[in-house]
Amino acid sequence: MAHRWTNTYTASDVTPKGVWLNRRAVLAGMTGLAAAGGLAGQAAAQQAPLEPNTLEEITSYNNFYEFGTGKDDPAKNSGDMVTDPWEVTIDGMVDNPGTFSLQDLISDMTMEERIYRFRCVEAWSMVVPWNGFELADLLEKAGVQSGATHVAFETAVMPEVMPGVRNRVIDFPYVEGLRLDEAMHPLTLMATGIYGEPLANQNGAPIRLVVPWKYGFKSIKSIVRITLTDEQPKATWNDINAREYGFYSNVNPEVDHPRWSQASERMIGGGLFASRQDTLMFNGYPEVASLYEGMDLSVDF
Ligand SMILES: Nc1nc2c(c(=O)[nH]1)N[C@H]1C(S)=C(S)[C@@H](COP(=O)(O)O)O[C@H]1N2
Ligand SMILES: [Mo]
Repeated sequence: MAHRWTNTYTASDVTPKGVWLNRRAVLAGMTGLAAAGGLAGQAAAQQAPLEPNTLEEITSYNNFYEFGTGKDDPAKNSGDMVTDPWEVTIDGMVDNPGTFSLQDLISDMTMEERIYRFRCVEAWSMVVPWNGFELADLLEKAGVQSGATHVAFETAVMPEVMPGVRNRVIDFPYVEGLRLDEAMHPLTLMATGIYGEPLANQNGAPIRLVVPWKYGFKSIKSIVRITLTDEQPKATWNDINAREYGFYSNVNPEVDHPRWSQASERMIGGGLFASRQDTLMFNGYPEVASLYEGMDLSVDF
């Protein structure tokens, strides 16, 4: 499968965990940039380096309502979710539908590390070193049929091990959706790991979506179904309150949530230096802007 994108963000030297892995990612990224050369290299050089959060921070401050609504509920309550074996169904408008074991699904995918900003709609943010592959590669393998316009995703429902499901804190299954061009964008990742280790259950093991330019709730966890369709799919938070959570939900400092500002964000971790920073348009991924040409992003938010 083609390697379409290389890291433009790199880990700084002071990385608490996975430091060697990050160094390798840095080197790989630099090689890619040298090859790309010219403007791409210059643009990347101007990006401030991103220091990933610690694994401890990434695995102890979570949203995963299937396990409860508190930030520490997923870490406390998700230990009994069995993620091996795991099956994912790919269906709808594809040439090769089926239900696949996770191993078969990812066997010929190109695994990469991507150090991405991660921005929750609740105005907090982290930097996460994901391991995964481009969703586009999986969709190519599935054989997207002409006429398909969107991709729908669905999370597992396991009431026996999911207290939030038993308590019906929201409607389950958790579902999400992307427009096909968003799903095919090289930044859109299917993650199976963090810091070179398999995803912790609370982060959406064994496989979850990561769409770094959108609010975190679009990045659906513990996926069991991917469906190609010709209509905009239902998305959980959009369905709960479309005025507060748009279908697109691109990170946008100029479009406030009706109940709070999105102009700045609180960085998780950092101890003494924990601070706020300005929210960046598309969460700092301007290369996706062309996907939304001609759209009024304050209306189609
Ligand atoms: N199935 C499912 N996926 C989900 C959620 C959820 O409650 N259930 N929460 C979303 C929200 S609001 C965010 S911010 C991210 C959090 O991902 P993290 O816990 O790995 O940081 O997961 C998203 N994916
Ligand atoms: Mo979120």
